[in-house]
Amino acid sequence: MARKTQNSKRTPNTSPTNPSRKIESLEADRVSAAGEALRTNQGLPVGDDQNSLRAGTRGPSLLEDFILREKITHFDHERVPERVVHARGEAAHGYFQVYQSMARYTKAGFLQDPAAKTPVFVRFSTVAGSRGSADTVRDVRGFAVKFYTDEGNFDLVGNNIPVFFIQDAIKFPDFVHAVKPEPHHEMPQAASAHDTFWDFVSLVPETTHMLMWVMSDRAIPRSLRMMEGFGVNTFRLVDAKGAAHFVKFHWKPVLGKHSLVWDEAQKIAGKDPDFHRRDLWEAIESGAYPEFELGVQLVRDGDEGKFDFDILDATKLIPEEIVPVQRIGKMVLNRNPDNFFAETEQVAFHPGHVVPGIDFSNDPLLQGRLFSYTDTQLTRLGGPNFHEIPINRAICPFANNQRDGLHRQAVNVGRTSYEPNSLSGGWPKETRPQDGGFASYPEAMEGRKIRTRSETFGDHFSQATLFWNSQSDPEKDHIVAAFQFELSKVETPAIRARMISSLENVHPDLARRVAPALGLSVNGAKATSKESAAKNARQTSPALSLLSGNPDTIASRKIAILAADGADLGAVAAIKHALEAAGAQAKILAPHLGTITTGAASATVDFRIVTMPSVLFDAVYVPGGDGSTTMLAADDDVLEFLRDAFKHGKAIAATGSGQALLDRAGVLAGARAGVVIGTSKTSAADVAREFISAVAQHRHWARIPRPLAARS
Ligand code: HDE
Repeated sequence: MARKTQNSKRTPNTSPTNPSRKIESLEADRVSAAGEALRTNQGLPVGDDQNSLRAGTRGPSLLEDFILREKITHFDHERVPERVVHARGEAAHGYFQVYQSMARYTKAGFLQDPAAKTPVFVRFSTVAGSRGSADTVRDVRGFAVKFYTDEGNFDLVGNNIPVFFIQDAIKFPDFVHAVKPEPHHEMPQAASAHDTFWDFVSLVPETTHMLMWVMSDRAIPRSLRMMEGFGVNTFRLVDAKGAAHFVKFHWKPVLGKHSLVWDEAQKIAGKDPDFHRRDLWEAIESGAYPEFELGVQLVRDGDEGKFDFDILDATKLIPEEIVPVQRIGKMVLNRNPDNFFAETEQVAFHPGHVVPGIDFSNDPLLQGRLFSYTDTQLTRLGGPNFHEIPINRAICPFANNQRDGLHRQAVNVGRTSYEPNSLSGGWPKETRPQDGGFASYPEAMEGRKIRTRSETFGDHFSQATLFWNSQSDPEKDHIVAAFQFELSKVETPAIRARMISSLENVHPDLARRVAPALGLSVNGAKATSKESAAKNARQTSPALSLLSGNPDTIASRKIAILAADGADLGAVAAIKHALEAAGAQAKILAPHLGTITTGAASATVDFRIVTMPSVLFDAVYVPGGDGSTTMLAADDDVLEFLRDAFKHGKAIAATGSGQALLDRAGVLAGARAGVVIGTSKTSAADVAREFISAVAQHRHWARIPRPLAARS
């Protein structure tokens, strides 16, 4: 095995922050086997890695075989426990850069200098499923960012939804037990559509606002690169003079926020369970680096009482129309991990990893989190030294008097591991706050020890109503359909009825529209009186709609070109060129791999149609060419491809005899929004322009018939 070239002595590093420093720090731990002899873990060159040591060629294996034993023993222990929540995840390296100094609000070093790039490692995740579960399940997505700053690691451990199910950490184990697979048979995997989840949430009204979000399309993102992120809990920013602002953190995806549709999400879970992981990986490999802007909503300390909700309540958001999100910097993810286990699996985030200038609020959910994240690593990563694992190591020098413990890597030198000491000159020494040492924000505190929730946490419905009011019609349809789907999977009638009653508190329309699918009805008078009781009965917050504020771009979108031998390869080349010039990926799909040919021309095939169905693409183009379209028309996979693309509202284009293929699939019988047909009179450039504009709209809801049960 290759020897590590690690510097065991870390020298204080005072150079300006730069992402290459994290790469360098990981570089030292990389182990390459290239050109190396196969050896045991003790360095012994192995002579035969094919056969165990036996008594005779057909005899029993010998206990003496230390090579066999070492290999199998290591293998037997290759797994660590998966995360108790957020087990399924994928990650990327990158950097963060602030747009301009935030010194007015915080002394955090990494938020001062627009020229400095702070290395980051980001892990996205689902919450409920196991490590091997599918990516596109209906669930919250974790969005955890580790900033390797000169003042230590700052972890912004957020989600893609700005609120949470519960208000107090003491309910977290209950909530997680309810949403996870049921304990007697461990079903269903990675799904909230089962009795224990709905039993719990129907009994705990504070979950209502979050339920609206997880039943919306936010819970089935198109890509991890196309979803927002939120710090959820309220934190504090503290400036050099000690003045504080409450802060809500946001991540805004540069590509806009886009989602899948539910039928598509379920099909992808079978066709490519790694859909999001692959999308992230391939985007980075292709140079289409995911970008997110960091946003903050700031509330001056002392102004927090001005809202009709409590900013310490994690089931509430601050509407962007009340406190705008200021975009303060950008994160670029530009490097895939080298090793999934070493980096993605072993990374340990913790909302308590802060730097001077960032502090906590008294949000009782956050306070519980501050305990949980280190605690859980003790079991998961096997002891208290997980901060020494390369991906978790701070890039600034660090020394303290902590010693020993399982898997300790550092060889701490010297006689003293206590403070104060005189034998080592008093080192390591504290840093005074004015010189950069961390000091907690000196919030004035007085109160009785008490197990009571503040009355200001008492309104569980107004923001759920605000969310509902702010959705576009298609989004409302999807929310209705999601409640119907999930509750139809609930076996206990009383739970279903309880949920409908709870939805009446959000909006009578919502309850009225969900109920019929469950064979239930809603008492109109009761519902309407509940509606007028909700504080935000008629208010809206446009920022809460997924369809608001998205850029007009098809960058990194994946577009299928369905072709076979005999296709109009001139048209294929033209559209491919136009799509790629607009930043999209155009892939040729054919019945076979290799090349398709038409006369003397040929084109390389990217995928076989049977392995890459429509749900794995954003749009589809069918070129003409009689030989090609005749062959494709006889292929059920092709017809299903086109029907799915239509059903899921994707842009579809055809030229020449490609139109006949669309007809054959039955997609021309429906509404034509987002369907581009090139005739003999339209130029290739016109088709491309129209098609690109249709793809940029992401989905064409107008052409999708609203499901009967979802109509208002
Ligand atoms: Fe977590 N959460 N959480 N959580 N959480 C964990 O820590 C916990 C909560 C979030 O990619 C665990 O290392 C408690 C809110 C993310 O490695 C654990 C409470 C938010 C990740 C834990 C919450 C999150 C975790 C499991 C309620 C959004 C994945 C493994 C008081 C702001 C991080 C681990 C990664 C992971 C505890 C609620 C985000 C058990 C007790 C709210 C993104 O420590």
